Amino acid sequence: MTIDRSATPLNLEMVSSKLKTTLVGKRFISFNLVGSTNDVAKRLLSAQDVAGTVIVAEQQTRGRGRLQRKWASPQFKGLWFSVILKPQEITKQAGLLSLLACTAVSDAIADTTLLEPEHKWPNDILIQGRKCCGILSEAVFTGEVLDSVVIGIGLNVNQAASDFNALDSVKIATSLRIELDATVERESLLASVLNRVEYYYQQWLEHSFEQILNSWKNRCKMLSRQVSVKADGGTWSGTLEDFDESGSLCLRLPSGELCRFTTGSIQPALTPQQQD
Ligand code: BT5
Repeated sequence: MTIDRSATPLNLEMVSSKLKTTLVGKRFISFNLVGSTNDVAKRLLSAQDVAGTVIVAEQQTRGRGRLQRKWASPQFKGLWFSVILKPQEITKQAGLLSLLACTAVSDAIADTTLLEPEHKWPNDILIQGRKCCGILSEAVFTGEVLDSVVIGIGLNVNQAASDFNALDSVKIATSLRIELDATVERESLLASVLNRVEYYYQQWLEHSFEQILNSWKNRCKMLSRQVSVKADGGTWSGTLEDFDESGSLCLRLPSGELCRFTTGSIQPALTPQQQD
């Protein structure tokens, strides 16, 4: 008998049994149906001892991306979850947590499936050029002091191609199942992501972000390529030279000037033939 994993609820006991963490995943709050796991996480922030809590949902009705874009989160098909962290040192830049989470998710995908994920700045994971994961990190400040960060992760696991039909991004989205032509057990995958989030988080707090940034860059195929960057209502074209220690994109313009972008979106630049 084969198991239809695309219709099976997540077994959180199994996830917990696979965790090697002391912080991340010490508590799970799970929902069958919820608006957005990030919204639930933000409502919990003032409670005692919430760092490390993971909010997970089988389905979201108001899953969010950046700039209030929608994130499709159909029942049982993916991993839709948020991790609460309370970085003690306010000098640590919260934006880097998106890159940290990207690295953790990609490692987990590569280990669990042998697929080769690719990073697209600032918060996407692609496989064969199509988006299989998006990350929404939200920092919460008390005055000027960073109080908490909610890392929301949406990972497409067991959708069939037809599940993306209603999506505006049907041509640019994929799932692990589509890429592998086989369903994937979500429990091992979630545990693997959470183990790595904690590993990289500790590495960052105790050492530096350098190694994590290098791992992130290793999976960024657009590095050194001609790209166009959309940010602040404008579009710039040039060579994607680097990502600096705060995760900003460094674009070398044809004039020789180096521009840094803290947020935005990038696309490979069109070749002259494509522009015609
Ligand atoms: C993101 O935003 O990629 C961040 C998505 C974060 C979702 C997680 S799920 C758990 C937690 N709770 C939440 O409410 N959110 C987080 P952005 O870069 O803005 O990309 C959004 C765009 O991706 C949309 O405008 C669509 O074009 C596309 N999209 C929507 N759903 C998708 C999906 N399931 N797979 C691939 N692309 C999708």
